[in-house]
Amino acid sequence: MKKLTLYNGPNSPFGRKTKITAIILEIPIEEKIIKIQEAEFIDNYNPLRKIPTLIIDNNQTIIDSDNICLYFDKISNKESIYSTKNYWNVMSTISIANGLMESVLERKTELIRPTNEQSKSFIQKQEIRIFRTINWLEKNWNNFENNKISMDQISVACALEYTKFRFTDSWINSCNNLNIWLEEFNKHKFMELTIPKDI
Ligand SMILES: N[C@@H](CCC(=O)N[C@@H](CS)C(=O)NCC(=O)O)C(=O)O
Repeated sequence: MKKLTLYNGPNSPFGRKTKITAIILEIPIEEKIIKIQEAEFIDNYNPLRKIPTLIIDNNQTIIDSDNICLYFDKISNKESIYSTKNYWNVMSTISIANGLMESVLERKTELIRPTNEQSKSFIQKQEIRIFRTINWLEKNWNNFENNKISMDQISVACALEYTKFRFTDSWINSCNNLNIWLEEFNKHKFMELTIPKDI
């Protein structure tokens, strides 16, 4: 078995996706939690200096959470978590969840900048996109009844939990289906084991 080192952060929603996938697919990884802003060494592997970054046997790198999850799915002996029946639906929902994570992250990053450098219109654009996306999922996403864990579920759960963690849970009352589904999904051990932490 190859040595898999997953560089991750304490609260990255993208990293959380990969960690959960490794748990579900029983992929043995060594997870290293780093502060990405200070992790200059990552540049040798990933010039974007982002987490998650996966290093295989110290000589091959896989960049981007989606590629890492697909890699885990490919090398696992367990049943795939990418449904072949609804493949493009699943892949599009994953992209929607990724976009939600990005908007929450971008908004937060903008708010950390000095007040005189912040753009109100940029923050507003992200907030509109966040609510539009959650409302869209409430109305259109139809994987709630699926008893099998799939990659779109993992991605949506990580995105919604990250929205709560970094921004707001004000949508839970108007998005009842999503909220009920999420509360149930959060009972999985892999969700409990990967709750984002502020360090
Ligand atoms: N598309 C990438 C996004 C990863 C990403 O944005 N990671 C953030 C943490 S949540 C990061 O490393 N940011 C570091 C920085 O921007 O300096 C993926 O899916 O892995």
